[in-house]
Amino acid sequence: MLTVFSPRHRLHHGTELKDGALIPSHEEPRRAETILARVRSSGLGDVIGERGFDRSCYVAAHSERFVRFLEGAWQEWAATGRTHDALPLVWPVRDLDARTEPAYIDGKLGFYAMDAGSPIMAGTWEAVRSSADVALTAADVVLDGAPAAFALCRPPGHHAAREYVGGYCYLNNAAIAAERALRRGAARVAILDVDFHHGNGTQDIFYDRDDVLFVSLHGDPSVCYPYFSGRAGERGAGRGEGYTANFPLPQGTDWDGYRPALDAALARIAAHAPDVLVVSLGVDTFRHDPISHFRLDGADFLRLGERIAGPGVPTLFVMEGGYMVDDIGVNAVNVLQGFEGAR
Ligand code: SP5
Ligand code: ZN
Repeated sequence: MLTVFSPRHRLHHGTELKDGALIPSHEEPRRAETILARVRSSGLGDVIGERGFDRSCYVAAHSERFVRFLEGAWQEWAATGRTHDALPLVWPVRDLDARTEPAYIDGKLGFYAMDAGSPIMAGTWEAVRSSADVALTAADVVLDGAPAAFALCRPPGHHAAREYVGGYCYLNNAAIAAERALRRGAARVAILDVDFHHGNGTQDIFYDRDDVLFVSLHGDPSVCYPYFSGRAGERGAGRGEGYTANFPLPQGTDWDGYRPALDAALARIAAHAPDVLVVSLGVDTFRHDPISHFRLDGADFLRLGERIAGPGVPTLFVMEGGYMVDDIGVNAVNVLQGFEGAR
C-alpha cells in the first residue's frame, strides 16, 4: 500500500495544558517520523509526497470564515507583540453569543475552538494545510483505483468540526477526504473512526447527511475526552438520522470487549454499501497510551486491520491519534499489514 507523507508537519510542535502546567504537547513531531520509519522498515510500500490543492477542498468540510481564521490567526496574534503559542482563554458557551465573530484575535481564538488543545504557532497553518493535502493526495490514489492508501497525516483532524479546532486538530483530514470522494463521483462514503477519542468533529460535519455514514468506537464520553459528544443516542438528524453510529466503550476495554463492537460497526458499514471507506486511524487504544484508557496490544492491531478488510471496499487510512511514541510505528503499520494480509 502506498503511503503519503509531508515533512512540513515538523513546522507545528505546540504546547498543551496538563495538570496545571504548559508542557510540550503529546501530539509531537516524533510521532509522524516514527510511523514513517516503520513504514519504510516494514516494506509496506512506496512513500510519496503530497500534491497541492485549492482551499475550496478545505471549505468543502469547513466554513469559509473558519478557514480564513486559520490562515491568518498567527499573523493577527503576532501583530499584538506576542511570540508564544496562541491559545484561547474564553469560549461562547450556552447563552453567550456564539454566532458573532469577534474582531480581536483573542476573541476569535475562543470563538473557533472547543478547548485549549490546539495551539497556533508560526508554522501551524503550513503544517495543517500539508496534512489535509496528504489526505487529499491519498484519497486520489484510492479514487484512481488503488485498493488502499495510507495518509500519514500530522496534525490529526477528527476533533476539528465545521467551525472549530480542538484536541490537537485544525482541519478535519478524514472529512476533507470524504468530500473529495463525493466530488469525484462516489455516491456513498463510510467513515470508521477507531481513535480512542470520539471523532466529534467528523460527526458534526456529517450529522444531517445520509451520503456519509459516520461510525465510531471510543472511550465512554461520560468519563473520557471529549466529554460532550459520542453517546450511543447520538444517531444523526433529519435525513441523516441513522447515519451516525456511536459505540462508547468502558475504560479498560481490551480486545475481547472491543471485537463485538467492531463487528457491529463493520456490519453497519457493509449495509451502507459505500464506494469508499475512510478509516480515522488512531492507535491511542494501545494499552500503554499515556492519555487513554483502552487495553489493545500490538497483535490486536493486526486483527483490527484484518477485520477492516472484511467489507472489501477501497479504503483510505487517515492517521489520527496515538501518543505512546515508541510503539506508534509498529501499532499503526500493524493495522495496515493486517489489512493487506486479509485482502
Ligand atoms: C487526535 C486525538 O487523539 N486527540 C486527543 C486530544 C485529547 N486531549 C485531552 C486529553 C485529556 C486527557 N486526560 C488524561 C487523563 C490521563 N489520566
Ligand atoms: Zn485520540
